Amino acid sequence: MRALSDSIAVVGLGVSGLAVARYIYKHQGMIPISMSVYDSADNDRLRLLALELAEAGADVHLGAETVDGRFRVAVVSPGIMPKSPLRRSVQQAADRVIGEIEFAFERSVSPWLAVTGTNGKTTVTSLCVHLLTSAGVPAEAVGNIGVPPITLVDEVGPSTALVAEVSSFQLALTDAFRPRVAVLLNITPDHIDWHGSFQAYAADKAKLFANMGPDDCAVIDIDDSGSAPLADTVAARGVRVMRVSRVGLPMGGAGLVDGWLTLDTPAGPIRVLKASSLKIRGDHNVSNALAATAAVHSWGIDIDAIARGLLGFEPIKHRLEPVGVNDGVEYINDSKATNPGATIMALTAFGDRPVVLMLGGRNKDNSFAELALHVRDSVKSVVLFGEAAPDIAAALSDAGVAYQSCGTMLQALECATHSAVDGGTVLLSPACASFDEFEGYSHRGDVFRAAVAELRQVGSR
Ligand code: UMA
Repeated sequence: MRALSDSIAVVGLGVSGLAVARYIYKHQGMIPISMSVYDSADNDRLRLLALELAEAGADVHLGAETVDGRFRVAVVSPGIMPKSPLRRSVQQAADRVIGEIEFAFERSVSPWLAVTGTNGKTTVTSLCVHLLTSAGVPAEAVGNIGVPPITLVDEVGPSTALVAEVSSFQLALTDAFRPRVAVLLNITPDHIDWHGSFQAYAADKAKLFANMGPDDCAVIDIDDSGSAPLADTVAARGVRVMRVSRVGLPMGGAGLVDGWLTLDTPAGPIRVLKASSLKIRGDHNVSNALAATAAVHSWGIDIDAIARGLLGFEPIKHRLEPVGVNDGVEYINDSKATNPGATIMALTAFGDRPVVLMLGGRNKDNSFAELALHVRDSVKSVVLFGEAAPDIAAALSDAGVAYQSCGTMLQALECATHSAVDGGTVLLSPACASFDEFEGYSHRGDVFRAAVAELRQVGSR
């Protein structure tokens, strides 16, 4: 476990930055540590926190445009873009720049199972925790899923697995992070505004495996063209790799055989569960279930326990979450689909049901061209909303797809309700971030869910 450095800067006082700052002042003990805290914003929430931290001896700077002084370590919030002046000044001011994941990892005695990928991370993180705990292994979900691991490192011991959802932003801020099991689901274009290019984004994702060795296990989906090449690269370094595929059974990995989730073990292939028994829908969720199966199997969980756990796993909030049926139309909240790749995957979940798709929000510099082709092939009609509507409209027009532009998300829900047919689906799978109208994807999904509940009360079709 690494000792605290004598001068630390905490940059960004959000959920994870605040947790780091509190950990530091709780642990100062006899070592004289100087802690400085910086945030570009200055509001009532931050002023209250500034008082708390100043009382604990921190030097707090709100409304900060740069970091001044010299620090051994800077712990930087993942949302701060590398190109921002604040972030650039951190690079100059600190000997070492890390994020909260690295900071927590260095202080943790627990084994870590880490999950990354453009899409599916939260589902696989939740599923791994569910499979481990239902098999009797204590496990906690941490990281991008919302719980900073530093808040748990004092609470849990070596018998508890920390299952971390790790974003590309968080991986960019690691250097010695070494999970015992690491899962890579897919790499498709996203967050280009933050990373600068797809190549830089993919390179940060690959950092997940950078420190793993022969005792560790990498689980890699080889159906995805972004993640597949890493299977060979990581295996060449001597790390055990379990490949995952929906189109066959990779040797020593997990795959789909005759509709069964199957593990290839030294004793031969073993069927785990029929994919049609999963309660989470869509092809991508079959991939997610395979990845989680491989990950917890490598953790030592036996196949019967995995099968029981998979059977009991319910859809999670904002990810293809059924939120009600009104006049024969089902409403699905997939607000977490904040990029085109996630929406493309969601569209595989509905078979022949006529889908009215709600798309829009804030674009993250993504192209909608490929999504438009999938929409043309699998959707009955499309309603657009939010800031990105013109960008999406242009891509749909190029693909020859008709659409309706409907203003806000709630107006789009109204349009979608009118377009839907009995036995069909209204799907909010926006392919965009939510920040033009909402505080985040979960706020957007909650507003959608509440509006659908209201529709059901007034029977508005
Ligand atoms: N800030 C600055 N300067 C800037 C930008 C931000 O000072 O230029 C400050 C803000 O004023 C704010 C703080 O930094 O006070 C916010 O920091 P943050 O949002 O970077 O970090 P946290 O609140 O600690 O939340 C982070 C993750 N946020 C991001 O990656 C953007 C959370 O993921 C994560 O749940 C949390 O740590 C715990 O690990 C959210 C997310 O949107 C859900 N993730 C992205 C995604 O899922 O697509 C990657």
